[in-house]
Amino acid sequence: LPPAAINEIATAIRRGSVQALSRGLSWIEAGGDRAEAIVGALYPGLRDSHIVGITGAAGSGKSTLVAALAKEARRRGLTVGVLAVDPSSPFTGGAILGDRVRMSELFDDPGVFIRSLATRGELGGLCRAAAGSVDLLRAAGYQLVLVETVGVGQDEVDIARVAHTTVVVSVPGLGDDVQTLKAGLFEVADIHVVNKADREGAGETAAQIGAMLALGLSLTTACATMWQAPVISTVALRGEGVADLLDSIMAHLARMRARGELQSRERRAAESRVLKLAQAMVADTLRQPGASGAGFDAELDRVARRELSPYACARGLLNRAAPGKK
Ligand SMILES: Nc1nc2c(ncn2[C@@H]2O[C@H](COP(=O)(O)OP(=O)(O)OP(=O)(O)O)[C@@H](O)[C@H]2O)c(=O)[nH]1
Ligand SMILES: [Mg+2]
Repeated sequence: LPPAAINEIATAIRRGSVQALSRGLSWIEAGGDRAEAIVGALYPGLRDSHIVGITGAAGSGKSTLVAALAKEARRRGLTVGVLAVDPSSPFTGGAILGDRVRMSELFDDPGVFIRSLATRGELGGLCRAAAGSVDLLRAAGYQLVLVETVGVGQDEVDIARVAHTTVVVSVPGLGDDVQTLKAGLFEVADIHVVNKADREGAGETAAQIGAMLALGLSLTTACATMWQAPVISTVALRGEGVADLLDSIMAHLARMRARGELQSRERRAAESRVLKLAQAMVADTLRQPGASGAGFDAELDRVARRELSPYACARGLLNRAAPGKK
């Protein structure tokens, strides 16, 4: 695609064209040159959207909560972009935000944009696509961007890093959830939610999370001004506790702004994103035939035959690699 066409789409996205935004997001999903070009064109003009990650075990009610949060945010006059990151099912797979009936109100609202995101399983592709999609929603000017991810694995923790505020959703009756929390999500939670609080054991679950938080605090040199992750009970299905949750989300943003932490989060997100992209680019460059003298395959054969150490091979490939595209 010629640069003029990229610029045209970029301009339309900035002006709020939903059609252009959808097209750009498809490019991001597919990856490759167009994804790189559209992010490149839009990046300097990104708005100061508040990026909120909603993560937690499958079926914990994340989508229902996202829908309820979006409605509450609209009531407060904020425009909302929603990104449902789904590693398994494609757009039509029913993954999008629970049942459509509950969501229909949002689908009809021009102040809300909803998109489900899946990728073709390339390594780190989901993170790349999630970050790029968030860029596009920011360029389009949505004030609140909600990113739903299933909280399993490093990919999800990395996606959570894109967010300014991360909400971790648990449900009564721990078990699996505790495992999820132990698997690294607990540390990334700025706000804990115990959803399905209409079910038995919600109070206990909230207390357990509170105890884990207290333990964490006692192990660090907690200072009075430190953000302490609140534990909020919700019944997403009925919208209960959702206003409290949005209050906490806003309070977290205000706190980070006041303490200059927004910049440090963006800086941290930039680091992990750039390193991931660089890794992928290096791997691509090394695999290019001719880029490294004898060629990637021949070099690997030598390693397999134990004529060359893996270290020497990697260094040799890197040293001889073409500089790649500018
Ligand atoms: N009882 C009860 N059920 C709820 C509540 N919130 C959501 N649910 C139900 O829980 C089920 C899963 O809700 P989703 O919002 O799709 O959950 P999810 O976490 O997005 O699920 P995945 O995206 O598949 O991981 C649905 O049947 C919801 O109706 C709640 O507060 N109470
Ligand atoms: Mg969901």
